[in-house]
Amino acid sequence: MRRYALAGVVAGGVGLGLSELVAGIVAGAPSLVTAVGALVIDLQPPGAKQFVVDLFGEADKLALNLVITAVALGGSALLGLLARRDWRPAAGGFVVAAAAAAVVSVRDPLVDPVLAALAAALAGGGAAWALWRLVGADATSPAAEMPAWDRRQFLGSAIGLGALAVAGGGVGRYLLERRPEPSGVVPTELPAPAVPVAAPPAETIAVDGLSPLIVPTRDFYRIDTKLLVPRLDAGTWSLTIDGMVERPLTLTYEELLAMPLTERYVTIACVSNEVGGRLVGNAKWTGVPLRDLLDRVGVRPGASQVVGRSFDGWTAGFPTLWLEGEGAGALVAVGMNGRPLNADHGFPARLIVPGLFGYVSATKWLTNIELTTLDFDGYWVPLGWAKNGPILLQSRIDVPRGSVRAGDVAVAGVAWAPTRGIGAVEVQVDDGAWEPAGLGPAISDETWVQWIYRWSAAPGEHVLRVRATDRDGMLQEARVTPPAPDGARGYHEVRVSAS
Ligand SMILES: Nc1nc2c(c(=O)[nH]1)N[C@H]1C(S)=C(S)[C@@H](COP(=O)(O)O)O[C@H]1N2
Ligand SMILES: [Mo]
Repeated sequence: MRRYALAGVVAGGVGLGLSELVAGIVAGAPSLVTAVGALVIDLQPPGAKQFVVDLFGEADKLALNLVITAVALGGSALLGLLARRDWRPAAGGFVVAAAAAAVVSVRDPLVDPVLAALAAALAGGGAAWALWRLVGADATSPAAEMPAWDRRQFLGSAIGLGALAVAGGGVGRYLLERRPEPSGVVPTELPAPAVPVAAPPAETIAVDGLSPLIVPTRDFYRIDTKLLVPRLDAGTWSLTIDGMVERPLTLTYEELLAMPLTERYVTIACVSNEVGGRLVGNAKWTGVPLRDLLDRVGVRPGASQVVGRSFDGWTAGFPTLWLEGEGAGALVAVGMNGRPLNADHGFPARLIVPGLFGYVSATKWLTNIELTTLDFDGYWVPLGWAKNGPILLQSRIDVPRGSVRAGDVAVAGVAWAPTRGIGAVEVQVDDGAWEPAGLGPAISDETWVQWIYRWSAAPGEHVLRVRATDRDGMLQEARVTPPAPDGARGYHEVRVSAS
C-alpha cells in the first residue's frame, strides 16, 4: 500500500518539478501549479470575501501554491494506489492531469500554447515514466518473475527521483520568480517630465523604524491577483482608450512616453489593509495625466465610469466624476520614484488615481481604458467589495513596538487622508488625554505625513493609540470595521512594556 502511494507521490513530484523547471528556463512555458492557482483565483465564488480577506499579498500567494502542490501530491498518491493493479491507467492519469493543467494555463496571455503542450507532455510523460520505474515491473507481471526491486532498491529509487524532483522544482521556481525585467524597448531613463514636481522636503522626521516619507520601490507593498509577476514586452504592448469616446485611440509605449509627462507624489493604499497594516505607501509617480488622454479621445456624454483593464482581463473602475474633483491628478503612470515602472508595480503602464483604493483604480499592466457607465462592475466588486473605494482617513504607529527603556521614547508613525490631507495627529497613552503629535512636512494633500510624539514612559505596561484629523477637520472614525467591504476603520494601538 504505502509503497504504491509513495511511488505515486514521487511520480507526481517528478511531473511538477519538470513543469517548474521548464517554466523557469523557457519564457512562455507555463508553471502548471501557477496555472491551476490562477484558475482557483478566478473561480472564487461570489461571497468568498471572508476567505480572501486581503486581495492577494505575498503570503496568500505562497499559501495557494502550497495548497495546490499538496493537493496535486495527494492526487498523485491516489494514482499510485491505482497502480497496484496496473501501472498503465495510473500513468495515463498523470498525462491527463498534466494536459488539463496545460489547457487551463493558456488562459494566461503570456503563456505560449505550443510551449504549454510541450510542458504538459514533459510533465505528464515524466510522471508516467517515474511511476513505471518505481512500480511498473511488479504490477504488470504479478508475483512470478517479479522483483529485481527489493524494498531497498525501491526506496533508493524513490528517494533519488524525489530529490531530483525537489531540486528541479526548486531551481525552476527560483528562476521563475527572479526572471529578468523584460528586454526590448525598456528605457533605462524616463524622458524629462514636462511638469516636474518640486523636490520633496529635505527635513523629514528621522527615527529608526519610522516609515520614510517616500517609500523606496523595493520596499513598496505589492498586491495583485498574479501568482507570478507578469513581464510584458514594451515592444509589442499598447494601450487602447475606447468605449464611450469620440475617437478611440491606441498608443504604443513610445507614443505614450512621447506625450508630456507629469510627476506627482501620491499615497496609494489597499482596501484590505488592516488597521496598523503595511499595505500603503507613498511614491513619486511619473505619467501622462489621464485628463490629457481623455481630452484626446473625447469622452461622450453619458459616460459615467472609467475602467482600467490589464492584459489579463483584470479590471478596476471609478466614476468619471472623481476626475473632476479629488482625482483630477490621475495619471497613466510609466514611472515610479524616478525610474520606469518595474514589473511588480505594473510595467509598462498603470493607473494612479489620487484618493482611491487600488482595487477600484490602480490597474497595473494596463492595456485598455474603457469609458462606460456605472453598470459595469470591476473585478473585486462582485466578490463582495464596495463599488466605491475612497481611501479612508487612517494613522499608524510605526515605533515603538514591543519593549522600550523607560524615559524619553519617540512615538512615531504616518497618517494619511488622500486627497484631503492631514491636519492633526494625536496620541493617547493608556487612558490619558489625547495629546497633539508633531507633524513632519507634507508633500501635498495626496500624500501621507510622518508624525512624532515625545513620550516619557514610566516603567510598566502601556497602550499607545493614535488618531488623525484631516484638513477638513474630520476626525478619524473610532468605530472598528474589518477591511471588507470598504476598508478598515478604528484607531491603531500598540502595547508597549517600558522597563
Ligand atoms: N492588473 C492588476 N492591477 C492591480 C491589481 C491586480 O490584481 N491586477 N491589484 C490592485 C490592488 S488591490 C492594489 S492595492 C494595487 C497595489 O499596487 P502595488 O502592488 O503597486 O502596490 O494594485 C492594483 N492594481
Ligand atoms: Mo488592494
